[in-house]
Amino acid sequence: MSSSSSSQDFVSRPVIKKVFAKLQKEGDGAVVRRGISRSEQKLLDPFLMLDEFSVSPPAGFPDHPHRGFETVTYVLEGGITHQDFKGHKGTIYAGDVQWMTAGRGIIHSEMPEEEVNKGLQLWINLSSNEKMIEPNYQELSHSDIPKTEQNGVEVKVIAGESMGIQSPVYTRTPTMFLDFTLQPGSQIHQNIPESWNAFAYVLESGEGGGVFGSSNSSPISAHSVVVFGPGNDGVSVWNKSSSKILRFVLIAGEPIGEPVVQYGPFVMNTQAEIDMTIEDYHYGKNGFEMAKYWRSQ
Ligand code: FJE
Ligand code: FE
Repeated sequence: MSSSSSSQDFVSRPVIKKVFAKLQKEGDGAVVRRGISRSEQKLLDPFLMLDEFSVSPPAGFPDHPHRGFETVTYVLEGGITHQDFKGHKGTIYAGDVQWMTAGRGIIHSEMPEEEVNKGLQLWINLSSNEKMIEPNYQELSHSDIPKTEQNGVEVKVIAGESMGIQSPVYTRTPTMFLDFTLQPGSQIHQNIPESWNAFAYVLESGEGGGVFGSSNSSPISAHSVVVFGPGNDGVSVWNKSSSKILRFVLIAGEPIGEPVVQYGPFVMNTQAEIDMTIEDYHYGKNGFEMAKYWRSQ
């Protein structure tokens, strides 16, 4: 049990919205399921985007910029190679995480390594006083990600803490990112700080398996986002399938409460800051100095 309370007196947050993530094209020939987009940004502050990607060469995400937020890439199958305009380069494989703070500016490419490459990319907003910080990377190999198992529930703690174990990731915007696998018939009660926004994204579910918020609610199928409403305790989830596992990520974060103006891969507080960002990118200023010279290999 992940909660400090017993399951009897644990009151789950309710499910207030379900979104089936439809396929769409992104990057160069890549296909993503966009689970969180602009329409969920208000409900799910500080989260800006969640894509479940599936990409095969020669498709990928060639040279593109970011400013004003963080990208978290969690590989589920295959590998993704990342190169940026400051000479940073690396490949992350299944189970590995790259937690990138774009801050004032990154230009990078994200390209697949194998035949089949799948994973999640989450965009987390930064508060106004952190949007222009120096870019930073936290790279975690699967072996750096703490994992535990109890009563048919396995959790990998990518950010925050659960079931008594804690992630080494530093979150500038306080964030919880948990990867749960529930055996048939098992359940979890996960505490979440009261003021935080929370959602789940279902990766795998048997028919009738994934039940969220209340044990008699209708099951949620794979590739769906489940948005939770407010509550004191956290969330309850049941795997009611008799034979198949339930795998989902549970993501929660402290809302920033500032205006969000997004122009593609730039996320600032005002339109004037977006105009300045486009100018900085175009002329190679204020963090985009290398834009004029750099191309990925
Ligand atoms: C992007 C062009 C892009 N979802 N999921 C424009 F290429 C991208 C982009 C991605 C992305 C990358 C990975 Cl590895 C996984 C993704 C979009 O890089 F976000 C915009 N706006
Ligand atoms: Fe990117």
